[in-house]
Amino acid sequence: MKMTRRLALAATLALPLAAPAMAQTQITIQHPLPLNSHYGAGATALKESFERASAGRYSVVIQRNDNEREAIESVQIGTIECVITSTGPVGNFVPETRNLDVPFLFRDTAHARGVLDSEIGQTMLGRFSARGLAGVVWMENGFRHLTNSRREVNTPADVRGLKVRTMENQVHMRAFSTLGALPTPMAFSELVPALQQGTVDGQENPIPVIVANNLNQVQRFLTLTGHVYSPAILICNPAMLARLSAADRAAFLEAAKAAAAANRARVTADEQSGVAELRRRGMTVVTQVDSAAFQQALAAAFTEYERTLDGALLRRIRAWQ
Ligand code: EAX
Repeated sequence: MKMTRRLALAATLALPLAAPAMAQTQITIQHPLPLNSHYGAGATALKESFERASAGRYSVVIQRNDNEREAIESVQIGTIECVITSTGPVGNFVPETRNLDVPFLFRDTAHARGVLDSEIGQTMLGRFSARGLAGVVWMENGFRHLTNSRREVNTPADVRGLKVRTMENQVHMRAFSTLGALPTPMAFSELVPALQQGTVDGQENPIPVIVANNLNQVQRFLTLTGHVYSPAILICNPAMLARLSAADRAAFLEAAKAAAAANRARVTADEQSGVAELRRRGMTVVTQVDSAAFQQALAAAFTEYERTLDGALLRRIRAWQ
């Protein structure tokens, strides 16, 4: 009788009757782009892989936060578990990563991915722990290109006088000031309003970001400068990783590798289809760019990087085969 009443009560309140509900631990990953993007592809692959491997004991929640610096700080203090971010603001946390932000450092995508996957990139991931962060895996955005609302940029001289939003990254800012532009650093969250209001004339981002974020709506001209490779990185809270069992941690790292693979595959696909897509959306695209002329125009910045960054590391990266 008593039992029956309890069952009835449980049914009314929709309480679980059988074994106590499995406790599910939530892992939140923030990233600055729409889900339909190369970051979203990476985050989704991680979610699917880790939730499957942990048989549902973990749920991975993907959130958008287009202020990368704030998201990294949240990971540091542990209010969220992970972030996928460009290296834009990362040098302010882990200064060594600034070496990767040097313009024209990588010859092509294979060179960049190869270096990041090599001992050079892996050593740099290890540097994050001294800053209360765990660098888990390298991902990417692709090579950055210049867009603006004023004019077709064909030569370095055309960049002079343009107000260009850069990331909060002193290496990039130095490059644009050397070209005679007026670099204006701001978070990604401020970019579209700044372009709409004309606070800045232009910005620079890889094709996958321009496509995913519809920057064609606020920018008319695109020049395929490919002036710098833009790595991304999955950063997590070290205490969260330490709390995982050894088996779960191994599964999480596998999931992170799956995330990097999905992210890179999507970047490759977006770079193949993106220029045609942006033309279809109305952008004027300059594809013939004299890369040597841009590199020459940056000579003074290169001299400064050799001095202020790790010159030996830069040479090792350039020589990497
Ligand atoms: O990480 O801020 C930027 O321009 C980044 O490239 C973008 O947020 C993707």
